[in-house]
Amino acid sequence: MNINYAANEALRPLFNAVDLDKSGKITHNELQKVLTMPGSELQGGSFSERCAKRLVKMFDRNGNGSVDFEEYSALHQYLIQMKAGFESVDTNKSGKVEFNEVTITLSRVGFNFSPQIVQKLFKLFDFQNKGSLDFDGYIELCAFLGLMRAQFIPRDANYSGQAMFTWEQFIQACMEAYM
Ligand SMILES: [Ca+2]
Ligand SMILES: [Ca+2]
Repeated sequence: MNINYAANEALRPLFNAVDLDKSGKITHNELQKVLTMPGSELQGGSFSERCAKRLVKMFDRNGNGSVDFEEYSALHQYLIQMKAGFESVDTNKSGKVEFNEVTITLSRVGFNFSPQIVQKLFKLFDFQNKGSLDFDGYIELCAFLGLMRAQFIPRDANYSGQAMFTWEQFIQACMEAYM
């Protein structure tokens, strides 16, 4: 995924509407407001604090714990792409991603997991035990797999599906995915 940190002025009104104290940056709580705003192109319903925190962490390039306008421009672009992905995975158009939709998608992108592992992964991100993932759970599932894959691939030189980690590298990989 190509992430572009250039300011997107079209997003300025949205950013300003959420940045109530005009600090030029938004916190994860303010980001939650963007994502739950009625009529938002991104999401109309609820959005977990946990996922908002993860998104801030992913796009907080300068590490100040919040998202400035350039960082938000990149984050917004990412969310638009994620939303399109979510909608294409939601083949029965229920507005949620059910277990069978996750199973089909994972195998389509080449993750050949056993049904038991897919079940565990699904449960991990089905935060309210609803039997389906909302947009936030879907984002976290994708982010988790992306982070773990980024740790695994460089250590699996011949794409054998097996990688060699030192103890320290393994801890490092786990920390990447944990927050
Ligand atoms: Ca920042
Ligand atoms: Ca669905």
